[in-house]
Amino acid sequence: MEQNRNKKDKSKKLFLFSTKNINILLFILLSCIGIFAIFSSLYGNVIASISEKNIANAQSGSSTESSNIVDLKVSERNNNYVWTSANGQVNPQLNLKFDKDYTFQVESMDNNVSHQLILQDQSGKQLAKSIVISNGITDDFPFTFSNIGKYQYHCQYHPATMHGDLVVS
Ligand SMILES: [Cu+2]
Repeated sequence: MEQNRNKKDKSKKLFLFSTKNINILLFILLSCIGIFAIFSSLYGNVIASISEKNIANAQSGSSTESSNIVDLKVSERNNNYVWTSANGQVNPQLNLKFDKDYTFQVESMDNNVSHQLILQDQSGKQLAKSIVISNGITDDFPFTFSNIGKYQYHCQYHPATMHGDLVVS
């Protein structure tokens, strides 16, 4: 009985991998890839723009709805200074697109404590910076990432509590 079953299993396996079936499997696989390619070319842009809009909504202030504005505001949490997005996320990870022109907007608190946003790559090389801000002053500067990868932002004066990641894809 046991032997019979083994025999059956074996023949089943052989059937599955017969030339005819491999052709059918390949056909199904290629069809799936084709359908996926058509679908993603049709809806890829829509999906990308929706996710960018979400990112922009999460990080931009009420002053703008544009998806290429990166808004970081100085706030205080537990007696520490932090960067916050418009929706109150503390030191948010910023997910950005490469080769896209962004405007970084920084906003200070209404006191005379100085802050300065620094963008740097993973090796610590400085890529861009805002002016020094304090007393409610805001600053914006343009920046475009020409390569995908992981980057970092921090405050020149409070690097331990005011820092976050930038993921460029
Ligand atoms: Cu600071």
